[in-house]
Amino acid sequence: MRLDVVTIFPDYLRVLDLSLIGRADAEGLLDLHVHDLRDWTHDRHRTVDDTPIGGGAGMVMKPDVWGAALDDIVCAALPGGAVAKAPGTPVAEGDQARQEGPRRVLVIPAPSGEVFTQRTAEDLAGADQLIFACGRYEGIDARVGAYYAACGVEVRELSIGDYVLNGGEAAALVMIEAVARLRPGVLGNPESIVEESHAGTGLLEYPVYTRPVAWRGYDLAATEPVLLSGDHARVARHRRDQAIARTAERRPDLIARLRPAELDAGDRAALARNGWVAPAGAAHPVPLVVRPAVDGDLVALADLAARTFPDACPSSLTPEQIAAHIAVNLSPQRLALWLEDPRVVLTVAELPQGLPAPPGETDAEALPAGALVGYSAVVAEILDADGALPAGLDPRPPAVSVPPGPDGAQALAAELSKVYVDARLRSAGIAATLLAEAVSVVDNMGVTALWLGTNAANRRAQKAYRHAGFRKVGTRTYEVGGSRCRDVVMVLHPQVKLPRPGRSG
Ligand code: 6GU
Repeated sequence: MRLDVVTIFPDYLRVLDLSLIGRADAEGLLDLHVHDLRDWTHDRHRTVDDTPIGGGAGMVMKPDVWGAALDDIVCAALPGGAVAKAPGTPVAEGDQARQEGPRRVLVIPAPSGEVFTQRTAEDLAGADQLIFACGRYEGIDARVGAYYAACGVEVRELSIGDYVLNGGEAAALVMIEAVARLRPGVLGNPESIVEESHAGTGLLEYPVYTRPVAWRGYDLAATEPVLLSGDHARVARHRRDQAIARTAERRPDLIARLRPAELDAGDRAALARNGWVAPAGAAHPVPLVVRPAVDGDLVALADLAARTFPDACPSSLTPEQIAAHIAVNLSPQRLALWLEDPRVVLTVAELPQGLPAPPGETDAEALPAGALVGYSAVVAEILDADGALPAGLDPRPPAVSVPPGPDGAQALAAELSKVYVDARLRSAGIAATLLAEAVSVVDNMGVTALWLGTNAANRRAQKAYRHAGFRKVGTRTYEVGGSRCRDVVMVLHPQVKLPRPGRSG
């Protein structure tokens, strides 16, 4: 690849002789030429600029000087031996054929250009010649770029970011380094290109560590035990989770551009933990908020509860039986009681910006801003002043043991009464996030046994609970609209941290 840089400060580009680029030049992997623009001036003062036509501050670089320089450089011999013809006369718009032969790109660094990204670097790395026309002052007369584009030269005006430099030299250095390291042989270890930020994954890179394991109070054995486990699959999952968390924190714009089809269940769960939901059919992830329910949620919550309950019922139940159950146990009155009761923790999952309809679907499939798409209810077994338990608390099955807390703290049981997610947002990590939130809430309440009953036939629910740390301890019967159903009873002891479940569950 031939690199030409035209500037009025050739010394500025001296740093290119150092480091990888210099070595690549010396080894013939790159063919680097830095030119002084003033070599193409003809007046005594070697003038390169003039005042702006139309008035205004600053100076503009002269098109005649740039034209003389670029005419020479655009037809320079390339290592392959090809010599281009002189640009000649511009062709009419519409039949601007690209020049045949080697791919030569004229790059004009300018804060008003398109933003240079890793994609741009990858594209430019495929060219045979890159010519950087570094402007100073207010920039280069706009006809220069227009002329070479009209002659069939590929012209790219590129900015390296939303800030202003005094000239294009520093920006050219940045672009050259980003492009050159993608060329074969320039970088020492080609694999390190694959994992780094902005390469293919669309995520920022995860944090990295090296020895010593403990340094100035930061002990990786305590904070990052997975990295020391030697379990490659777990290390990869952990790093990807960290990449997702970091990207959500620092570059939400990148999260909003991810493609859900390229995300696995672990990615979705990590996204949901970090405030995003990526439904399988959607074009892109959308923001997700998991928060305590408030009075204003009542109507939407009752609607969500009525909509999601039937999905979790065994097929043996009739619609009438299900409706009868909802009318009693998930009525707006019951939910209103829960909202007021400090012994009940109601959590909702909200899409603050809604969810656009999946590509190819009608707007009827879209969800509006503020839509509630999931909720959980935790009911603690605490008597009120009248000696009564909270409304809707199921009898605790005998299989559930309630141990005292650490240091002899009081034993306290709570029922995870509900965890429901809108069927359209299944497998998007919302249930796992609601569960994690519920566990953290009851942990803070001093609950020592969080138990639940879930339909024995509902395997996916049991699996999700197992993933959240629940273990099966027995069964119970549960009435839905007068019909007896068999439930599995599962328990989690928040104070006792379980070992991570292995592959076999
Ligand atoms: Cl390419 N040039 C200048 N002068 N300022 C910039 C820039 C380029 N990119 C960001 N700021």
